[in-house]
Amino acid sequence: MKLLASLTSPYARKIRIILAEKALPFELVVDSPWEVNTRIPTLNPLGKVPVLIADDGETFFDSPVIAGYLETLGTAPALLPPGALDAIRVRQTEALADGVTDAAVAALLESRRPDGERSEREMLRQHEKIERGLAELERRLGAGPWFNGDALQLGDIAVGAALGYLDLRFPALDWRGRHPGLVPFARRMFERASFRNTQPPAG
Ligand SMILES: N[C@@H](CCC(=O)N[C@@H](CS)C(=O)NCC(=O)O)C(=O)O
Repeated sequence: MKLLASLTSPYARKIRIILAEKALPFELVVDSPWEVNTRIPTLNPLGKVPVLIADDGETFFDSPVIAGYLETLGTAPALLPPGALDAIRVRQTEALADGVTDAAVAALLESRRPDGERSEREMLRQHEKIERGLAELERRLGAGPWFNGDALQLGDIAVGAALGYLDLRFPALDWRGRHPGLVPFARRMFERASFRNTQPPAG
């Protein structure tokens, strides 16, 4: 398997964490869709990472789809429960976490627009999504060690990747102060080898 990814992409990191948790061998091909010579649009018409090329050459994109494909390989630990509705619930956690990431990416891109083109209103709108998303994640986690079920699942990994991305791009956001209920969870996730070994480079 080959994974095409940039080292800072939180969606790609989610997939790299899954691959590490399952100890699945793969080749990491670093490719940024923002570079002029990128191969990504030839593999994913949407021009986004991550892209996974399976051993038989089939290509998958969009991180929830890649995560679903990796589950079909049947390698332990299973990160989705067997029941269809339970699996949807884990997917809901993933979607909420990915939505926080989407808003953070949008806010970052807006903040990087040239003076005069940047919209403070749009940045605020995205930050409100982040805030509401984190509040809902905190509410859903409650006192539990995991978001769904009694072991690590895909939703937990997505939340960890989202929080890691906030630390990377918005270190002044103080999500820990605003959502202390997520702190012990994040600490435990960030201590896992799969998270430590996929830390994005600073900058
Ligand atoms: N929903 C997609 C989002 C992927 C995404 O937006 N990736 C960013 C990198 S963090 C990207 O490739 N952006 C390039 C672009 O938007 O042109 C997923 O979960 O894989």
